[in-house]
Amino acid sequence: PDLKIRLSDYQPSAWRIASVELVFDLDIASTEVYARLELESASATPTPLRLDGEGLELIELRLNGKRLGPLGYRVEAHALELSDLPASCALESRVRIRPQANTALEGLYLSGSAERGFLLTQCEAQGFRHITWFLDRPDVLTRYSVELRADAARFPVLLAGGNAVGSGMLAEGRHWARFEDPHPKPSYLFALVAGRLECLSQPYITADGRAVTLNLWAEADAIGQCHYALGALQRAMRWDERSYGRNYDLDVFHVVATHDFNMGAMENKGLNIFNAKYLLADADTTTDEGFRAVEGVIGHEYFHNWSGNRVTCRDWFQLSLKEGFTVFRDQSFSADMHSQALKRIEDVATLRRMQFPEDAGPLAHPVRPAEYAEINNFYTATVYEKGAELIRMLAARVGPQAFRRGTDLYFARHDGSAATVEDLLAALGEAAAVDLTPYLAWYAQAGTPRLSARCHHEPATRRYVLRLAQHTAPTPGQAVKHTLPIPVKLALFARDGRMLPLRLAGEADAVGVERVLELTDAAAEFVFEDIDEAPIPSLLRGFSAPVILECAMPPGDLALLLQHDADGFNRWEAGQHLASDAFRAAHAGAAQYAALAAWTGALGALFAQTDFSDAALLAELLAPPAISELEALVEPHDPDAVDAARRRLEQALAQALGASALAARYTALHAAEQGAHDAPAQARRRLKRRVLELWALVDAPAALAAAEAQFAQAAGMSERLAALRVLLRHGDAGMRHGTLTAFRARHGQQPLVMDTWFAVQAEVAGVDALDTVRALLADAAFTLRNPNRVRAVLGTFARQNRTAFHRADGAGYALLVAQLQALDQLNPQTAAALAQAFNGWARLEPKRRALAESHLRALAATPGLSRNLADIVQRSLA
Ligand code: BAL
Ligand code: ZN
Repeated sequence: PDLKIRLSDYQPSAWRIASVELVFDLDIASTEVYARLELESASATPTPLRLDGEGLELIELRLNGKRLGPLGYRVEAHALELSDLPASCALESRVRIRPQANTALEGLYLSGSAERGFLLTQCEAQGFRHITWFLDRPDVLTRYSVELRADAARFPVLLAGGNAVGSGMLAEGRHWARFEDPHPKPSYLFALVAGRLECLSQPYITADGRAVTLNLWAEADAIGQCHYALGALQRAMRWDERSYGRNYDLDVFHVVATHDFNMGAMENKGLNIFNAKYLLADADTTTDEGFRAVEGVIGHEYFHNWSGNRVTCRDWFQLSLKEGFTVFRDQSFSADMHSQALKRIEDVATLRRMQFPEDAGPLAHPVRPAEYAEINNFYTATVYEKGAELIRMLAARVGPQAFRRGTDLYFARHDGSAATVEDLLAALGEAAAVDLTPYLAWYAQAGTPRLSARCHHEPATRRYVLRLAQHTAPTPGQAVKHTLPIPVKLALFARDGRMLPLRLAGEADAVGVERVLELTDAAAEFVFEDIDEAPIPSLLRGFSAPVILECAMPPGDLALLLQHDADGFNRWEAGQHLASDAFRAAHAGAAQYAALAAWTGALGALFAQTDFSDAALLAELLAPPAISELEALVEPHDPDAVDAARRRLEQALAQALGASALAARYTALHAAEQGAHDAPAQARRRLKRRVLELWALVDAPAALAAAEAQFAQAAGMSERLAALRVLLRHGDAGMRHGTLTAFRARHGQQPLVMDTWFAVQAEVAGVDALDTVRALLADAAFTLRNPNRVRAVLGTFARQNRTAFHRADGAGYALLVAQLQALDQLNPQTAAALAQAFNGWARLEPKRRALAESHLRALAATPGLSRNLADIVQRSLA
């Protein structure tokens, strides 16, 4: 049967829920949920009411106070239907649910042990239907009043979204707490938490004068690691006040940390719930990247309070309306807190590593999908990261002032309602007096466009001609592609490094030295005047559109950009371009190649510049593209050959820099290290890590000795982990065992650090890699019940250890499939996410391709596969 939900079938709800009152009698094994829904028919002649519900044990139903017998309603697999209702009525239900048995972590569930753990909820996208009968769809906005009741000793802390309005004791040691949320919200933003939790609290006054209490909650052993997140939260709140004019709107803002979570975090109204990985942080357990991730996710969830909560999504097809926009907001926040160029480099690298392969494979889908079978499988890099790129293009298209006017208009116009992508584009366009509707095509079309650029110089006319053309390959279900508006920011460099004034044919004067051209047709020519000699183009500056730029450039020109481009992003990009060219040559077996010499030569010159002030940028420049990017450059591909060619690049770079220069730079950086956390210290550590890795390629004994010392003396996790990684890659068995044992002895009781302990082993390539993974799976600390642990071992293995996962004998595939079959029984969402590691299997060389396919087919044939996993496997094989 066709179980797909389609955007084109959208109908507004036939019923509204004016308000809901919920009462929870909480307990771990069995919780009773009372719900009173004030229902209103949207039409004068009401249609039957169909409420969503899954896994609910119905105790009682009442309509306008009267108990309904079994003939008064109809229960189907996932629906409760009531006919002949008056246009306005009150429906009361009582159901029983079983939190402890809920291993899917969707709805109400238990985090931690039965003795000490706490209860919490996850409702996005469709978890609320696991709690009570409801219209579980984002365009039904309701006022919530919630009472929680529980044993006071076992569940001393009771939290729900909204403002606290009362609490007290009940009989038999139980207590109650009541919450009211004045802001109507969809059910996916409902949340509750109950258990033994500690609190870190801080008052905050919003820019518009509201006194708010910020409460961060964690279990006792972790509350000391919440200080950084509390500071980040305040920075995020101030930033949103300044940048978007958005103020917080309740008396209290709770954030709770859990170790058991399918997602990164969740923006429930007034009660954010976080995967502990993105909330807890201290120098001893968290790397510099980890700190930045906490800050970014804190910002992301907080920013949802407006982009998602106050203005929510009409339906789940509009998911990117809140996610793409909110990722763009968190990216901008992080860039403002740190470095614009570095943040852009990181975000584009993530897009290329995660989203480009998705857009090029069997799971490709538009930023606004047209259909889905399982919405949980659409929390993807395309909806999030590509969605953010689309907002970035729109923001650049209208300019910063109009963008702010446009977002103000959007928030004012749609406050308290459920909106669409069209609504956002209309508000932005109206504020800027620009027609943005051509950009809707970006939301509807899957696949990464290829933008080809060809240029030539005409000395006689002093003209420089740039010909741009676009092409998007077919994707599943979209054979024919349309042209898209592609903004191309560019500059032209003279040979002496000057940026040239840019005057297009027909213009009276030059318009600056950097400008944006918009390619709206399949191809177009742009003619620049007054250009005396062939310039060096710097195209797609700042990555002005999410496309693959194809522009053949001489290695010398790229090396010049790598050394001199003032746009930090394009400087890095020139290096990536060179490294990709060098990779192609290495992969093809070339002995000498110009791109490699240009890449290593330019980096060697930069490395030798002792006054090169941006150590973090230098660290990024010294890294070739990720494996998943390089895999896309050769088809079909053999993961061993891709890995070997990439290694040749790194080896050549290390040799060009030289063991003595690497040793000297390492020593200087090491001497400067004092465990500080300011930006220069973080940048030093970033460069030092990269230098140590390269040094180990040309003088392993010296680098290993340095790594051992660094591991022993490390002032924080960044240093300790950088050393550990090098020791695991290059050290002998004794060294590896010794450091891993020491690491575990120190951090064995810290789940997040133990995730790292698992992950760093699962990522090491080599003939015994699969044995390592098997040993990790057999470790007493491994469990399929904890998503973070699953991702640490199986996610790292399948996504990052490409040669092990894609072993020529198929053993990597067999291992993953067996684990997926077991995991699917417990947690379908996490299983479905993990199965996406098979993405791209059809582009493998024939032998592996056949093996991957047969394992995927075996997985597809597994009896009782969840809808989540079945959807991924079937689309992967289609
Ligand atoms: N809304 C799901 C988690 C997030 O993107 O914030
Ligand atoms: Zn989000």
